[in-house]
Amino acid sequence: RLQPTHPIALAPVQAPEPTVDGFVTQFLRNLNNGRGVALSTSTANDRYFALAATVRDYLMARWLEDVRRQRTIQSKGVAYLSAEYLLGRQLDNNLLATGLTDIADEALVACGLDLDDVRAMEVEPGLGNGGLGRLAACFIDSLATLGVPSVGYGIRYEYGIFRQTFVDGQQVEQADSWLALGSPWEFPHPEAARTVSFGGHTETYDDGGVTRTRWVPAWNVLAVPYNYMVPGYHNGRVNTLRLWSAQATQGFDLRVFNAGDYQEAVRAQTYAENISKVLYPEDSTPQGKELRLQQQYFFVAASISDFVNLILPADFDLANLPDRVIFQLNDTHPVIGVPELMRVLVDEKGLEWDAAWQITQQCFAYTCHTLLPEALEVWPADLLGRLLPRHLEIIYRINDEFLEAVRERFGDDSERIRRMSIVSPDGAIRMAYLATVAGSKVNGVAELHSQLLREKVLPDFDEFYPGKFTNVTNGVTPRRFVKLANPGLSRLITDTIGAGWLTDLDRLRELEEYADDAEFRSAFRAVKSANKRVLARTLAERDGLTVADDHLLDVMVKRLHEYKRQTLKLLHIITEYDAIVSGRVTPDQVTPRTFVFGAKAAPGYAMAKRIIHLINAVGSVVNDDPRVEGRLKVLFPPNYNVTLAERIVPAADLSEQISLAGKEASGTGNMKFALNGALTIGTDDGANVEIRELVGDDNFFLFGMAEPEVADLQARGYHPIDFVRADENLSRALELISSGAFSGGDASVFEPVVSNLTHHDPFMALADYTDYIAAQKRVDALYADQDAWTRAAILNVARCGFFSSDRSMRDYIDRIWHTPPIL
Ligand code: OX2
Repeated sequence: RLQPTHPIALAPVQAPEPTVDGFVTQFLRNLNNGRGVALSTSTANDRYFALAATVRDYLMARWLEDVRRQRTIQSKGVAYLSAEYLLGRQLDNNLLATGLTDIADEALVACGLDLDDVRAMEVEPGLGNGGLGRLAACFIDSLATLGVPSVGYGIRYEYGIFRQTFVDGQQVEQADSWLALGSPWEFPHPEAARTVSFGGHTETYDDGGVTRTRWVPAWNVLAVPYNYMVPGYHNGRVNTLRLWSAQATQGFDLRVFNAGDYQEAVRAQTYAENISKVLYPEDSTPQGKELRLQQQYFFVAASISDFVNLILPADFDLANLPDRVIFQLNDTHPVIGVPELMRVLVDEKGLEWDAAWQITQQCFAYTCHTLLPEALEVWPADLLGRLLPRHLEIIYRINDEFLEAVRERFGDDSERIRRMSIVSPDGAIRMAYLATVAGSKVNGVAELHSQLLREKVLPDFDEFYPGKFTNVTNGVTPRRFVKLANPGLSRLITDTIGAGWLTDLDRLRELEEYADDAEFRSAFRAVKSANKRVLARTLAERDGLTVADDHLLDVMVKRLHEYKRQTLKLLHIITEYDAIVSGRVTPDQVTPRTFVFGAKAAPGYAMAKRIIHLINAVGSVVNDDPRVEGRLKVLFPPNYNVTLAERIVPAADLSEQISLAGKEASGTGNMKFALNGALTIGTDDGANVEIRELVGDDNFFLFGMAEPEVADLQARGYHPIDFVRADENLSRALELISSGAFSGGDASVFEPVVSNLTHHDPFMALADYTDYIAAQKRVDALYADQDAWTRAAILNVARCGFFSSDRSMRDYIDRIWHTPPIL
């Protein structure tokens, strides 16, 4: 083999000079050579691409070096398997990570350009639905910042989460063609494609006297990896996110094409490409669709093959696999990876079953993100067997051996066996059980959630596997959600306690002593007001909405789901409105409030869509009623996404976290708001519990039933109508909806929402209404005392350092992964 001799070829890759001159030179080079245009003829998109390429050039040397080191050092790393990554925009984040923001700013000005105009060109990759996907994005940011070797594996959906529009107040979904103008952050590697198989049958054969099984698949697709840089913050580290795109193994059939059947000629191609075509727009609900199972197996099989066959050295002894990798299962979506690794080890690599099972059990860990029993994925055995016949056999054998072990321990307790079987009585495969049996650890995402998971969802497993269950409370990256989203607050913090807090968020504690400092308070308030003005500008430009600057900004942004109880928020708004228009209070007696909603409903979730319609309907009536004198405003900008969150969160005064206790596994929006100095009004649910414990009861508006009370009421029998009768304000608010006050007099439009609430109310919004309204009165009272409010807001910031995703990652490393950083 030829050896390089040229000194440049021998030297490490060089980054451009980190100066304005260096940046300008590289930017123009990228514009000219990368885009084939001159500055004077370039479009905004050209400039965005050239700028992105320039930032990439600064990261490249570090990335190549990190990839090289991770391969040579061969220490244990994390392979994070997630069907979703809700990344948000990349440009600012990558500028921040490299410390190039100011240089880029100046460089663009020197080129006669404005960074903001260029920034605006970026379309965020919406490759996730909500909390679960955003959590994955925060985690890979923190892993890079901690210097832990890791790869994020996922799917490069051609269309991400749908773009939401409103037509007459109703949600209309549009395709999210985020790739239409290309994506400057990705590196396709078709030469490293993996073949992923489906269908067919299994057969046994004689392998030198040993009977073995092999899978004879019916069809294949290619999984083409696209690599993305994941830079750590100011530490010179760059990890990799590898997203798979599906392609046909053979392009198209030229013979058929020449014979004139054009559709048939591309049939295989279309079929294959459908696998990574679009993200399932569901959140917390399983989608039992064949294509979804194809997506799951597609990315997991490609990822395992990538790690085992390409990343590991050719002579690697697979018995040592647990020393090299932990595959973290982000919910049940990647759990088909368990039988896949077994298949690879046994059928492809020739290991004995028992040895392979030993390895597999150490190589996986499972995070559960829900408690809703209906949200735990199950796959009908016939579907699984048709698509992945060998995997179904492997699952059956895992189950047989597992149930044998249960019998050994508990005797022939058929009730228990039935409860614990991975295969349900109606023959479906319970993926959460499979993950629990196979995983070295199982974790929930907040203390309460982990406790309920152990006690209510998987109690038999907790008993059978002492020590397997653990908790890791979620977190959010302070780089994106404090530093980038809230530059004013970040500056104030640094001016007050010095630098360094962004990677050591517990240091925010040092702000506590300033909560009573008048000067600091007023600076803190000034930041909040400035953030509200930024939001006002954003909403004016984006949606033509106006935000009053002297209002309490009361925000509820999250997926639309009945368990999250947007209807409860709406009932509060209607009650405030009713009080004014019925003359019981004058407008100047209510706290001026702007209510901001952001929420997408799954396209097939009819009730959620009706609730969206109702929010918009209430908004237009309240906003236009002169009797309100502008004291109440309801804003519902469409298409809530990460980019908009970065504007809304820092501007908020009040954060609505009002799910029925026991239903929200954690929530992560709650953390973002508290860290940005909003006060929470919330139930004792998910991570709200930990937020309240940390910030203190005086700085949190708690209301509603706790989980045991919910269980109790459920057991006694819940009759929502009793609560309507007991609270006149509630019955009036419901009556107002029923009367057609928000639907031009047509009582039928929202009848399904009202009748669902009064007759079923599965998430007990009406039971918590009275206490919610009382808590809102406490909000009004505290807000009337701006000094007291600001003090509480400061203490929220000071005491929420715990919710950095850096801390979450350290917890995963200590309790589950045992993957030390490499220095
Ligand atoms: C979400 C949970 O609903 C939310 O409570 C949690 O904060 C988030 O995951 C991150 O852990 N799909 N999305 C979720 O769970 C599932 C299932």
